Amino acid sequence: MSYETITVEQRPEPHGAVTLITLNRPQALNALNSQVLEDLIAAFGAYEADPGQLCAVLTGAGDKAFAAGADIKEMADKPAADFYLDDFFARWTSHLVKAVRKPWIAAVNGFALGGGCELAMMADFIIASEKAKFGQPEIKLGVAPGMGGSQRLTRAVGKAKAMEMCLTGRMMDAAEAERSGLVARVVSHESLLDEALRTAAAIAAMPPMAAIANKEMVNAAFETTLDQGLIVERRIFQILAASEDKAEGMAAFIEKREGQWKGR
Ligand code: CO8
Repeated sequence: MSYETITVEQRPEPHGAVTLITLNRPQALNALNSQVLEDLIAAFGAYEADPGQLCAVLTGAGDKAFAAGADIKEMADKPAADFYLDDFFARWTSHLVKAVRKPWIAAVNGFALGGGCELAMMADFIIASEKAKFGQPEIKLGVAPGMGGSQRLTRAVGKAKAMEMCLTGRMMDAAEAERSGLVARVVSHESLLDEALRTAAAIAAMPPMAAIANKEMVNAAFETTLDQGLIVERRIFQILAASEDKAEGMAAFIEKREGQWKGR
């Protein structure tokens, strides 16, 4: 399938079972317009539905930006009623977070601002280039985050930094983002894609049902209370204990060989 605003590749070995999705509007710093949303919904839907694909990486084309935000030129004259009726902002979370149970990583190669920072935070984790910059500058446009920035950034870096970033629009560089817990790891700009694909391939080599289960558990910590999260963890663990991959994984360990996964 071909797309207007993104490219999608299924990676060959040694990055087998990994889907690479690239935001491809470098002339607009990969700003997120309605077509990008439609393309990403289709691409993530295809990734989720393909049993041969087990981890995905999302990055931005060009040397400068992951995504410099929602497309200001598209939104400038849009009536408030259209924002409400399209539910543009909610569809990102419903299709890229809620509907995607398999893991995916954001490889942030430059500016991740406004909706771009929010999109990166929808990933299971972020690997950043040393040139990455994160920010929620919407206040400078007379608005505020609309795709989860005020909520996910605050959970990731705490109230003080999130509040300062939202109120001043200041950007956080990659080193500060790593110190603050926003990104899992910072790597050199040149090695970003390779590191992200290598990490994705390592995840894709894990027992697939256990990968989904681990993701679900960690997300429960974001979305529920500790008591509820602990119940989710125990129940999922108990389900995994009955899986064929659990029997295979433990037998493989004892027999000192690699496990052969069935994904169930
Ligand atoms: N939307 C549309 N086009 C953009 C965007 C964007 N978010 N960001 C950059 N571009 C375009 C520029 O207009 C420019 O196009 P052109 O060459 O045709 O003039 C091209 O990309 C290159 O950008 P710059 O020339 O500005 O590049 P610089 O290196 O000088 O600056 C910056 C890079 C600092 C990243 C700068 O482009 C910038 O500040 N961009 C906007 C960042 C921003 O404010 N993001 C938040 C957007 S709002 C949002 O995400 C939440 C929804 C808010 C609703 C708003 C309703 C009105």
